[in-house]
Amino acid sequence: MTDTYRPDWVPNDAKETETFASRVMRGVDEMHDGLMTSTKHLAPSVLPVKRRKKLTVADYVRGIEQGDRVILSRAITLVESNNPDHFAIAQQVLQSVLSRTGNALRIGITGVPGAGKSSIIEAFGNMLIEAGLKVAVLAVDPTSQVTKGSILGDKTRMETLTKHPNAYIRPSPAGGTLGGVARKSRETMLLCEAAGYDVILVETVGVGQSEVTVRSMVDFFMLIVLTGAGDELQGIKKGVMELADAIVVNKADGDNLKRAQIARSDYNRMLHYIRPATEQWETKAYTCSAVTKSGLLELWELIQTFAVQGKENGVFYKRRQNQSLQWVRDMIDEHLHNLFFNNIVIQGRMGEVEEAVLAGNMSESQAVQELVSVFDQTLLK
Ligand SMILES: Nc1nc2c(ncn2[C@@H]2O[C@H](COP(=O)(O)OP(=O)(O)O)[C@@H](O)[C@H]2O)c(=O)[nH]1
Ligand SMILES: [Mg+2]
Repeated sequence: MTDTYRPDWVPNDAKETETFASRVMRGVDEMHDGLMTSTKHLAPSVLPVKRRKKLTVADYVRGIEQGDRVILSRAITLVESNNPDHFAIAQQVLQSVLSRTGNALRIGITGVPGAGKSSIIEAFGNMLIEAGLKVAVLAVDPTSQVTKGSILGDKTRMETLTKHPNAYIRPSPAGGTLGGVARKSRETMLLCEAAGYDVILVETVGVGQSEVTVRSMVDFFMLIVLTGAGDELQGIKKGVMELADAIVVNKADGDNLKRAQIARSDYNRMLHYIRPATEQWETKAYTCSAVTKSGLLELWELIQTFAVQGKENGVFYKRRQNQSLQWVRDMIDEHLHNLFFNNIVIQGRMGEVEEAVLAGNMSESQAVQELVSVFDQTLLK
């Protein structure tokens, strides 16, 4: 049996070699689902025959409410599926657990590769678990493919967390548009909340618009940075700093401690010129070390203060409401976009209109008008 298949959005005539003809892992049997049920080391003959019972919506809902991680994983797989039948069931499940969502603290973590996001999640997550909390870790990585999803590749960095029964780790949904990945990640987050996770850590590597996407789904957003003074500061986009509720200089340990402290001051100076991401909250820079674990408890206290204050002054709830409305609009955008670009008639006309633009025979605006009116016609039929 092959364990991958072509996702539904790949056109039938697409060649294997085309970039979007990626393959999707089938099912949630092992590793893919964040559970520790790997049976790879066992000979096939000793494995029980797995014949997965088809679950009803009620089965999913009950399983999630009981915190059953196998069922949670299967529900997330439905949410991630591009199959319309799966989508329909997933939406019914979501609808049924909606009243149990919203109770977790949602924390976004971004930073360049190597900044230490995964190491911090491992250390920070374990600290929270020791404090009696249940922690879910999700990734949003629009560039990820099944074989190199950021969390999958990082499992070694999250060794203890991966094994802990109170932690649930889910790699980024693979393939598709950022909009698609965003919906899947948001809904996954809701399912995790319904399953009783208290803290949701959402990791994203800073590519494209993924920071904006994660900012739009979390309460608190932190940017992990490294020392390296001038050059490093230049490399970080101001736009990303504007999204952050905290800038955390990691690797503040050993020989690097002094430099980390200097970098913190540099960032604090820069932050004076940047509008904070959250009303009535001052974004500041901090130091921490995922290795010595210094600064992590302080970071958790900071996030708790952020939540308590925000709930008192209402900013916390207001953001969540705005986020909900934004999700609705984003999904409409995504839907209309697909409706247009997947329209057969539009696809038929696109080429010649684009050629006319390139040949200078048609202005860009004319091209849009032409295509949109063709599209309008198809809607009338
Ligand atoms: N000295 C030191 N090294 C760290 C620290 N955090 C992460 N690292 C190392 O930095 C590298 C990148 O870490 P990783 O967590 O994979 O970064 P990510 O790409 O942002 O997820 C690894 O080799 C880590 O061991 C830290 O606090 N101190
Ligand atoms: Mg990582």
